[in-house]
Amino acid sequence: MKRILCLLACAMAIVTTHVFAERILIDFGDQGATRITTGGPPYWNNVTNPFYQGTISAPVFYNLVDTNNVDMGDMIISNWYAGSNQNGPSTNTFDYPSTAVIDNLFNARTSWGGGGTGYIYFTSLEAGKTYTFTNFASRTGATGNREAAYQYTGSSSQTIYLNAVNNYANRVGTSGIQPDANGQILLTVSPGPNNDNADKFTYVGVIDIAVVPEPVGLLLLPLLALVLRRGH
Ligand SMILES: [Ca+2]
Ligand SMILES: [Ca+2]
Repeated sequence: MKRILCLLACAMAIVTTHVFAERILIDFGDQGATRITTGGPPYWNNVTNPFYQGTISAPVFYNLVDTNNVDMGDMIISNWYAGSNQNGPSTNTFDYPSTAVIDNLFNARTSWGGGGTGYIYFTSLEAGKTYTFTNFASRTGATGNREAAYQYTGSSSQTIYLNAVNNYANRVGTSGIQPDANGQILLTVSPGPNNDNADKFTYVGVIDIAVVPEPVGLLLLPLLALVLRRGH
């Protein structure tokens, strides 16, 4: 009996955190492959290339919404040197539209005018929430390795790696990260250690964020403990 109650308690805690999770979908890429956002959900944030090759533009500001079009904070892109493409796949095995996976923002090193590292700031985030980031990017028709290192830094830091070359089915994700004291999580995109491309191309195609109001799940635990005690 106790074992059953324990399993039930764990299941309820897990289900609770997921039921209340919000989702932010961001499509990085070309103006020519932008999904029409009216008619959601799911609503997407479309980030089209505001940068010019070889030019360090001023930071660009975006308002972020979740899939229900609710304001979820802001995003600032800076230090992005290269451009965008439509060299991804036209289909995918996830629940993303083709207009999201077919295009990317890409960065590159000095021969393209930049230092190879781009910064994306997620700001005005809620301190009590936990953010889990999943990255997808694909550069079809290419050879070699164009691995990117995506480092997310809030109150803690995690780095995930993805080779975009001819990628159709791979995504990489972090575990939960809380914002820092300023309500911010910084994504640093740089070439991964396995990137053997001469220009050190890196890509950001889709970022899929799960936002979990962690205290909701935790608040249930005392109640579940009480249930367990009464089960003795
Ligand atoms: Ca797109
Ligand atoms: Ca995209």
